[in-house]
Amino acid sequence: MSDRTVLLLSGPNLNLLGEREPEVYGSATLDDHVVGATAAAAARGIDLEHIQSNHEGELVDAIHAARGRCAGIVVNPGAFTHYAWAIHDALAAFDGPVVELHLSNPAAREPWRHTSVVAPVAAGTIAGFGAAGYRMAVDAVADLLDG
Ligand code: CA2
Repeated sequence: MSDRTVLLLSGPNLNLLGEREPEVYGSATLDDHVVGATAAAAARGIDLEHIQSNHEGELVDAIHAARGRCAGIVVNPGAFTHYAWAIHDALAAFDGPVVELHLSNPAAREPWRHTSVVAPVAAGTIAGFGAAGYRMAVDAVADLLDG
């Protein structure tokens, strides 16, 4: 297992960032966020791998593949945050720290976004800070790995 490899996971529709709803999610693309997160990770001596999928099972498979290989996970599960118990269970079977990340602040939005099934298996959640959240989430997982 690499003790300095972290998986950044992006859930459904995040591939559309920058194309629609800039008032909610900003104008940066997902690639822009990954570039920022990769730089923040490199500054902490971490190799960041990124996977985006619109399919719950593919995200579950990526979490399984990270077991024994990655030291930590940063995950923005998109709308799966609010109901995808298979992602909850997969993350519960991952040994390293998990940081939940959101561009917006779901707690300040519609009631159906107030529940996260990922939060109970995450070390913590960073939400509402837009692009800066990617750097914050990488720093959070690095702090956890560095003890
Ligand atoms: O704030 C976040 O990061 C979210 O995880 C984003 C999800 C949303 O369902 C969560 O409640 C909070 C949605 C991502 C969809 O992104 C789009 C981007 C452009 C156009 C349409 C959707």
